[in-house]
Amino acid sequence: MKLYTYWRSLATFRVRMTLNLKGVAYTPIYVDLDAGQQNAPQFKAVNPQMVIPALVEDDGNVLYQSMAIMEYLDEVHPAPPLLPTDPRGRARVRALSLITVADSHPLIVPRVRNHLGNALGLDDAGKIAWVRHWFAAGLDAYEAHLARDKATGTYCHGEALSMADVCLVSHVAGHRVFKGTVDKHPTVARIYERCLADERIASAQPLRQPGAPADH
Ligand SMILES: N[C@@H](CCC(=O)N[C@@H](CS)C(=O)NCC(=O)O)C(=O)O
Repeated sequence: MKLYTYWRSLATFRVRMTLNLKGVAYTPIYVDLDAGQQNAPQFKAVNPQMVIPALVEDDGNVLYQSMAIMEYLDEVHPAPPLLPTDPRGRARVRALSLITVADSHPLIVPRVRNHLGNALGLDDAGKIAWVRHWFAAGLDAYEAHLARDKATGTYCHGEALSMADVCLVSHVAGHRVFKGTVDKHPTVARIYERCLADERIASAQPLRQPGAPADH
């Protein structure tokens, strides 16, 4: 498999973690988002939406959208499972995942930040404040749900790492890239640290990818 990836991409981080957890090898193909390579015709031919990740299977099938990719990998490589077996548990894990995938991350991606600057005149400080606001709102939502629900365990859902943890880890990592802390989110912080103790998660982190700044 070939994974179109970039060190800072949180959506791709989710897929890197999933591939590692499933033990699936892949060849990275780097798309420099800061240089706008996602908009180049070569990549547009792979994913017409011009966003990463894109995961290309050996027969040329192109998978896109991180949550669809995670669920696909979970179906094709069932061990270890990333979703519980019971319908309520599956709904909860998907709901926690969507706090990042649907409600937070889409607001902070480069094309949104560029639009805030180009069309609405927001300066860099304003854009950073925007990003921090939406990361914090997502963290508040995670903390409120996780802290009050007895289904929360060592991980977001009980004692097994799930897709919700993958999404939570990507959220916190992005928040940290923008110099945020999780001091006010103790349940999130505990689960994040637990996940990072797993080298399959840790090695997929943005700052451990080629191209990441050494001094971040
Ligand atoms: N909902 C998509 C988000 C994809 C996305 O926006 N990816 C970002 C990087 S994390 C990207 O490629 N952005 C390019 C741009 O905004 O121009 C997913 O989860 O895969």
